[in-house]
Amino acid sequence: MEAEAISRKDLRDGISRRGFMQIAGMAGVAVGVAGGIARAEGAIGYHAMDLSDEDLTQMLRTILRIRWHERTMADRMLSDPNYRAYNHFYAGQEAVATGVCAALRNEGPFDQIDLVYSTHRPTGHALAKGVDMGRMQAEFDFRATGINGGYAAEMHISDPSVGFIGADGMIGPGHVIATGSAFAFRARGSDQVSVVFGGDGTYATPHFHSALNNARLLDLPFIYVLENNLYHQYAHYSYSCPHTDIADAARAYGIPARVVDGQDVFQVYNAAKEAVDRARAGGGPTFIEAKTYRYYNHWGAPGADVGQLGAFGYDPLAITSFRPEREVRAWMQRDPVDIARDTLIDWGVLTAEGAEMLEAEVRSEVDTAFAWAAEQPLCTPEDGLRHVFVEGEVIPRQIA
Ligand SMILES: Cc1ncc(C[n+]2csc(CCOP(=O)(O)OP(=O)(O)O)c2C)c(N)n1
Ligand SMILES: [Mg+2]
Repeated sequence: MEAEAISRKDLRDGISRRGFMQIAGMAGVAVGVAGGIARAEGAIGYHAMDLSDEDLTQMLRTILRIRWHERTMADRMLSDPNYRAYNHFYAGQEAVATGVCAALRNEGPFDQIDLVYSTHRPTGHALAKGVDMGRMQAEFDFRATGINGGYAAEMHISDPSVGFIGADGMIGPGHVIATGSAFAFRARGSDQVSVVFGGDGTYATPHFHSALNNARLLDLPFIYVLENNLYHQYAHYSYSCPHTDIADAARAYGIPARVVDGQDVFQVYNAAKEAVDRARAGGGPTFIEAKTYRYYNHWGAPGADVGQLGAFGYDPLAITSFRPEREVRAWMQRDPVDIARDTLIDWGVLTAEGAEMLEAEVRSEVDTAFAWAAEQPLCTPEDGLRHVFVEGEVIPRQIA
C-alpha cells in the first residue's frame, strides 16, 4: 500500500508539532527540516500541523460524535426489540469523512459552499458536513421534525443548507450527479468543489468510470473519495476489482490519485486539502483512496453485543462469518479515535484529561439528541406523499 509518508511514528521519531514550529521559526524556514516531517510536508505541500489547536480538536470531536452516535444507535437496536430504525454503520471509518469535510467549505450561502454526495452508509458523512445530529436522529426515528420530514429513513437523508446533497441507496449514480454539480460550478465560474464518497464496491459500476473520465476531460472541480473498507456487502473487493490500489484506476484516466491511511484523520485531511486547493484553483479532479475498515456488519448490528464495539462471530450460517474475527480485531487496534486522540496529545494540543472531557461532552450531546428525537411527533402516512409532486403554484421554469 502506497500510504502517505507521515505517520504518528514519523512524528515520534522526528519532533513534536510545537517543537517543529519553534525550530522552523528560529531557522527561518517552514519546511525542509526534521526528517519525517519534512518528507511529508514536501510530498504533500499542506499539513494538518498548520491548523489551530481549536480546528484540530474539532476533528477529534467530529470523530467522537460519529462514533458515539452509532454506538448509541447500535445499543438501542440490540436492546429494544420495538426499535424499528436501522443503519449501515460507519464505525471504523470516521476519520475519512472527518478529514475530508474538515478541508471543505461547510458554512455560507448555497452558491458558495462545497457539496458532498454520500452513499448508502451516510451518517458519518452527514455529521462531518454539519448536519444537525438531533434532526438526523429524528429522521431515523421516523419523526415529522426529522431532517427530511421523517420518511427519508437512513438512505435518503439530505440537508442542502450545509451542502450535504444526500445519501444514495443506489451504488454509483451519485458519482455522475456529483460531476454534474462540478460542471455547473465550472460553468458558473464558482470556486465551489463537488465531492463524492464511494465504496470499493462502486469500482464495478459504469458510473465510477464515466464520472472519472468526464471529470478529467472537462477538468472539473471534483474530488472522488473512495473508502476502501475491503468488502462490498459480504464479498472481498478483489472479486470485482483487479487493482490492489483502486487509485490505479483513476490514474489510468489521468487523474492525480493518492492512497492514504483512512484510520488517520490528519493524513486524510492532508490529501483532501491538497485536492480542494487544486480544484478551487482550476487544477481539475483528484482521487483519494482511503484504506479503512468497518467494524460492524454490512448493515445492522448482527454479531454485536450491547456495550461492545464491533461485530464478531464465526457461525458459518450467520452473515457475520464473511470475514475472520482476527481481521476485525487487527483493524480495531488501529482505531481512528485512538489515533486522533493520541496524535493530539503527542502534539501538545490536548491533555489526556482534556480528551476525556471532550468525549464526555460528546456523549452527553448524543444522549440529548436521542432523547430529543424520541419526543418528536411521528410522521403521518400523508407525509409520505409530500414532495412527490410539485406543491403550490407551478411556474414555467419548473416545467421547462
Ligand atoms: C446499483 C446497486 N446495486 C446493488 C446494490 C446493493 N448494495 C447495497 S450496498 C452494496 C455494496 C456496496 O459496497 P461498497 O461500495 O464497498 O460500500 P460499503 O458497503 O463497503 O460501504 C450493494 C451491492 C445497490 N444498492 N445498488
Ligand atoms: Mg466497501
